[in-house]
Amino acid sequence: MTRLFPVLGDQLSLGLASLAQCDKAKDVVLMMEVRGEATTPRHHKMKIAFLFSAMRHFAAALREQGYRVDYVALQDEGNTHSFEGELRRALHRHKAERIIATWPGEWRVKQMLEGLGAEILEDTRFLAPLSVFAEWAQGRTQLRMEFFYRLLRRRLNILMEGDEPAGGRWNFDSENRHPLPPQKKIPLTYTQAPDAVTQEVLDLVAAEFPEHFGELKGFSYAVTRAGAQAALARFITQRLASFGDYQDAMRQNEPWLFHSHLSLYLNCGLLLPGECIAAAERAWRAGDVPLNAAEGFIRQILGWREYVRGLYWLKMPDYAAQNALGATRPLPSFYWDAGTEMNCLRQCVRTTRDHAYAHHIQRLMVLGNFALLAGLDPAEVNEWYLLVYADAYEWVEMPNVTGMILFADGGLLASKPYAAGGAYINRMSDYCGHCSFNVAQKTGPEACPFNYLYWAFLDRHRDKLGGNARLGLAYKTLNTMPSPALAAIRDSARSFLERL
Ligand code: FAD
Ligand code: DLZ
Ligand code: SF4
Repeated sequence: MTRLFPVLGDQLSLGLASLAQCDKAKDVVLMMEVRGEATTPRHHKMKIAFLFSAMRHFAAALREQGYRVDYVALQDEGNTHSFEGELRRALHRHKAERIIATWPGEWRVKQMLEGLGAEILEDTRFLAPLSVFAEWAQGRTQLRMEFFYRLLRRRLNILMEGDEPAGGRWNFDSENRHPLPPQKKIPLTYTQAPDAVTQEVLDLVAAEFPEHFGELKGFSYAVTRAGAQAALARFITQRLASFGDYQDAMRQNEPWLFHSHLSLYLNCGLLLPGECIAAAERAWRAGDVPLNAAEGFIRQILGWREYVRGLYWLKMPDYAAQNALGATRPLPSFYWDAGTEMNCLRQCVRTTRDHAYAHHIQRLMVLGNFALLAGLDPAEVNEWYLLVYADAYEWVEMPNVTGMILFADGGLLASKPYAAGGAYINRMSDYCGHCSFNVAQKTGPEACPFNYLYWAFLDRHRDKLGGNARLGLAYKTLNTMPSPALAAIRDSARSFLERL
């Protein structure tokens, strides 16, 4: 009996759980380029090109390993352009009777696979089985990443010295918030020139998805496991040492800074989280990088990445509809065309458009902070983040948007909203010096909009946030603010939001 083994675009790992069960002589691996996945939502051109090229290279790697691969290309005749349609056609074509799949990255896809009677195996590429997260979460009203992270550090013996965390502390976050000194040089990031396969895909995407957001020019991502491994090695030797210190910094026209730019490889399977963590720990143990750098990087992958996945699968499908702050404002057009006088936002949208990438603090404290303060509709914000970033799949995008930036889950993920005025952005970047707004001014047409939007946000949500202990100081300031000052804030915010 032939069995069908679908490998989706974010499952490009030779060690995939389902492939371990595949009989190379009898079974068929199915890979499919389908329009439905590219257009709902309409993904960034560079993201589609990256995935199609990585998928084509991965199919070749599978064939080299002796697998029988049925690869449905975008322009193949008869392509139904949906996962379900292609699975049904392939079942028929190969007279296959069973589908064996690995747990997908989206609730919708898991439902579809179950509907076809597929056997779905746990995705062993993640370090924490979903049952470990569910067990940890049971009975807790708040799910703080930090405690799940500590559990995993102990469980997997990562950065440990006996029973104690290396360096005597679990977390060096407080040492990871330095602004970037102007003279600090930033090493070049890993790049790879497109090969013939990538060039063909770039032409295909330009022709088939011309109306999608984003640029294709300058495409220089790795599209193979060997390329992704080279990108990891380069990060460890050239940028990890400064990762911790400048994790929260931003600089005009500098997209990568000391970030790893590995998420797109991790999330499609070209890299595994365990190997990235091991490489960082090795570099620290060898004395090549400080502990705050290694710990900071490891916390993102072992902590945040595993945690958001656990949260997504624990709370779906209800999580998708969360809107605890009742936000309804449509997404402003500048999220697409960068047409705003606010320089920080302009910079972040441009880097997103040009690279299908923005680093964490740009996503969180500029684009996300604005979405929170302006009360943008969570469904529209989620859709935007899911389609613009090359590393975005629903399991990781949604908790970051709904939980981390919008506080739309009512505080399940975050103990307080990540809200800030212009002073924060000014401290962590050089954006304000290039902006037509004045970051020092609180209200009025020239004032930095983040300043009055911050106070107007707290004012608007007194009922839901006023009792939050972590906002105690902010509400104390708001509550003792002279009425003319508060009236000016409300006025400035109203007139700005009306013009959005
Ligand atoms: P680095 O800064 O070098 O971090 C190292 C690695 O840690 C990343 O590659 C990533 O795998 C992991 N990581 C770091 N932060 C997080 C986090 N909050 N959640 C999960 N993993 C994390 N990350 C995605 O991979 N996909 C997304 O769709 C995504 N959407 C986001 C949306 C918002 C609103 C925010 C605030 C964050 C989002 N993130 C997402 C998390 C983070 O911004 C990206 O992982 C990071 O910017 C990727 O760049 P990097 O590889 O250079 O990361
Ligand atoms: C994002 C994406 C795109 C644009 N295209 C495809 C595709 O044609 N074929 C495929 O297998 N996967 C694609 N993906 C990734 C899927 O959307 C992703 O695998 C599911 O959403 C599950 O995470
Ligand atoms: Fe952004 Fe305000 Fe600074 Fe302008 S002044 S760059 S809007 S934080």
